[in-house]
Amino acid sequence: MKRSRALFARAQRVLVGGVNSPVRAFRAVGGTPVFAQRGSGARLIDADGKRYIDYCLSWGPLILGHAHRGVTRAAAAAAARGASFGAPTEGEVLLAEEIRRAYPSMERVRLTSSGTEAVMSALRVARAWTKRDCVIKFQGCYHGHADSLLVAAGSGALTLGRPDSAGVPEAWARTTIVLPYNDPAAVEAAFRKHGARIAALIVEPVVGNMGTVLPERGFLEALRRITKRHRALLVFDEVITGFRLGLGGAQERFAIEPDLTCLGKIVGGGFPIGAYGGRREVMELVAPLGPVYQAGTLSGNPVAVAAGLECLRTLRRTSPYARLESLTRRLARGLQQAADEAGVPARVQSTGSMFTLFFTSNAVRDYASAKTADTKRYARFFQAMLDAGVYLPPAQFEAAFLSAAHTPADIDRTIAAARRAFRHC
Ligand code: HOZ
Repeated sequence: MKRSRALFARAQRVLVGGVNSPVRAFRAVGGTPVFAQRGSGARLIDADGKRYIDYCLSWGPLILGHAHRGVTRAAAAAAARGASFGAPTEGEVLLAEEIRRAYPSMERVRLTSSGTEAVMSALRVARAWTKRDCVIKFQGCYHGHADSLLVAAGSGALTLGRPDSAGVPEAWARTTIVLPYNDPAAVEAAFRKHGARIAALIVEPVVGNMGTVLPERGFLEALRRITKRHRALLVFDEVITGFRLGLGGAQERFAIEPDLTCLGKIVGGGFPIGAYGGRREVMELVAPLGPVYQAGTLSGNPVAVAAGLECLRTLRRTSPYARLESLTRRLARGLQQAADEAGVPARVQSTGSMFTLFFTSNAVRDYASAKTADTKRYARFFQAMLDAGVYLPPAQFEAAFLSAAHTPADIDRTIAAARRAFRHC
């Protein structure tokens, strides 16, 4: 950690908190943030040359692992042709076609530079379409750092104990109605009371941002039914689940068709990108066809597009999903067993290739149950795993991920490390 420590000391003199995104500062787990030097497959190598089995994977995008050869080549070739043009390119068309092939609900697509931008823009479209102002979001879900969504937010906001950010005007926060996840009755009641003002309901169909939390049977169906009845738009934030739970994400897995979908992370193969899209007539409200303004010099950046396209094509060609799911199940089972044997109250929740080890004996189904997790214990576990060469997300309320580069031997090594770590936490 010597070099990471030195870099962090230097970073704090020039970057706010030493980082460019709060979760990287390790506030929730203590100690020095790991400064990354490079990655290779399932391994992250830190500034001191220490190797870790990586289950954070840049918070999700690296489903093919670090420095995947095809993705790296595609990005390098695109960069050699020119980093940015501020003009349309063929790659954008190919990527949008690939997205629509996997997400038929996205009849028209717009590329952005991040998931935050995608969500912010999708909600603007929803407000324009319905001519209503309010949006429903769920407590503990995180949809990026746009103003009106930093209310009862998950991810880093929850980790830092600031689910409601300073700097968000009261009036904007009041346009956000916050409800408990997995509670269709609360959604019914909110629409009964405020239906005429609700433009959209936005949801992480499987939550990644308070840790991995699954929708209970009938929950997503209820959201679809209720929003349709009240002519509000259903927006799926699939920034994490898109191309992760399968090519078609959560909407394919649960067979629910949202009105608008937001993507990010995997779609850029590790490069900055976002995308939103939906029904043609709704999306045609966006400029230059309609009155909703949204733009960006680096939107659909050719390097990110080339990397993303190669990533999505590789996923389609190699279909790693069944193997990923079975490895994740093996890991989840192994971690649960190790915790049980050590007498540590823990609950491992997983689906597809995402999982979270919650330090609680309760099933985690919403914000209130997530908050029963012992975050101090998570911090101790995290540090013990880090010492053993396993890099987990540095916060309890985040999903961990597997990549196609992880092997059964990695899984077994991780379980063995956890068995030792549970003894010290
Ligand atoms: N929103 C990402 C997933 N929880 C974390 C990335 C970040 O905040 O830096």
